[in-house]
Amino acid sequence: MSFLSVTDLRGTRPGPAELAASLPRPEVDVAAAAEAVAPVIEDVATRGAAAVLEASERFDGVRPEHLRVPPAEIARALAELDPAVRAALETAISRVRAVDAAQVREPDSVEVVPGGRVTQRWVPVRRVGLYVPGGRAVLPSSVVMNAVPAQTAGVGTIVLASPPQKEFGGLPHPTILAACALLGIEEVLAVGGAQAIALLAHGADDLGDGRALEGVDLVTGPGNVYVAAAKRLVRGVVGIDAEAGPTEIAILADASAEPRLVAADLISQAEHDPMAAAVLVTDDESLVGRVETELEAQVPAAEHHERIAEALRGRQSGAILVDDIGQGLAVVDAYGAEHLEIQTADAAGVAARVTNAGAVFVGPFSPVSLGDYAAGSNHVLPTGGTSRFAGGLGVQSFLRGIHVVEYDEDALAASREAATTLARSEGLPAHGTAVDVRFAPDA
Ligand code: HSO
Ligand code: ZN
Repeated sequence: MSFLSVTDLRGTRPGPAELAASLPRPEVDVAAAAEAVAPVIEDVATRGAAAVLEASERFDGVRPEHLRVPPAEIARALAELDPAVRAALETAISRVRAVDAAQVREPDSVEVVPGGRVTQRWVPVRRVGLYVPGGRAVLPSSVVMNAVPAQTAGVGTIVLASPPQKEFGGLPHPTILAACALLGIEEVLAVGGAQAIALLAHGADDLGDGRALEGVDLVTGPGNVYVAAAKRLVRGVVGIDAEAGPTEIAILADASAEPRLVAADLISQAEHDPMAAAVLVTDDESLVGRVETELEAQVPAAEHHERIAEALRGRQSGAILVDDIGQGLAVVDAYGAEHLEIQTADAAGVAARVTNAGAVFVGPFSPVSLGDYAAGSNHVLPTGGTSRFAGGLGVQSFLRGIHVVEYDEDALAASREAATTLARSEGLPAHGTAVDVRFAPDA
């Protein structure tokens, strides 16, 4: 049984909406998950730590001794970290820092009329909660990808939550703790799933150690459908980055692509999750067969071959045949992949024409898995086609723009007519009066 089912769009010219509807997508029901997690969120909001501990026991099968991870445990995890992993994490940190440093925004100020100025200040969010999953795979790289842009933006405090692990005595995974130590994250919670998101959002009067946990202002980070649902439910109480869905890779390839690399990259993201999406878009029919042959060789040899095969054969994955790279670009834009690789002749030229993608990986030596760890780019990216309106996590995710308006008397006089006319036209004359009164002689 082959891995990739083929959709042939050659000779067709569907419009963007029709195209989007014909593309493979996973079936993810965040609304149903939200119904399931709503009582947990409610319980944590009202009963705090007691509710969190009960939920941990029920869903993670472990009741952590400390919800707030003791500083000594964080230090110990770093001391015991494999030096090679430490060096790799440090490489990842310094590369993401270098890229993020260039994203810091200076205030910009515009003189709109003589004496009238609007300045945009960029102010970091004060307190951020980072969620790091601990289920199928433990991903310390996600600590880096969330924390570095937050810190670069100037976020005051990061509170990190990650599930307690039975085999580590109810603490989060030691590599996650070690990453926290490397990044200077001191507030770490041993809590996962929807209860973690609820705890970050609502805080608690007493975390079981006699100390309160203050709720955060913004929650970021990946997670499963229950985490996504919990984020949906706390949105408004706090900000969220996105409702992350299963990971996706799309590859736009022509006859020049190397099937061995295409297959390896499709497999790399399929490795995350049976629901992960791997999509090949090509104008070369023979490439589909050659990639299929490679998949047949590579998938069985992979450690996680069952989950990979399920992802590749799932309705969310497949190969799409197009007439040419122009139509291929229309397809990948309609799909809006979290990760898009361009494996074509003139890959940079093709990449420059992409408008919808979380991140674009150009040419044979820029695989997605490099971006997952060590390219310097961020791996927290929009999924499920949300790249149409959202970008990946970055410094800007942790900043708010505040307009500061400063007009002097002459500048207000020069603006009086426009303001009062619009006020009258909107039937809100008191708005106009608030301008006029500044020019009226004192009563
Ligand atoms: N590809 C994932 C991120 C990740 N991969 C972490 C490995 N570790 C979503 O972008
Ligand atoms: Zn990955």
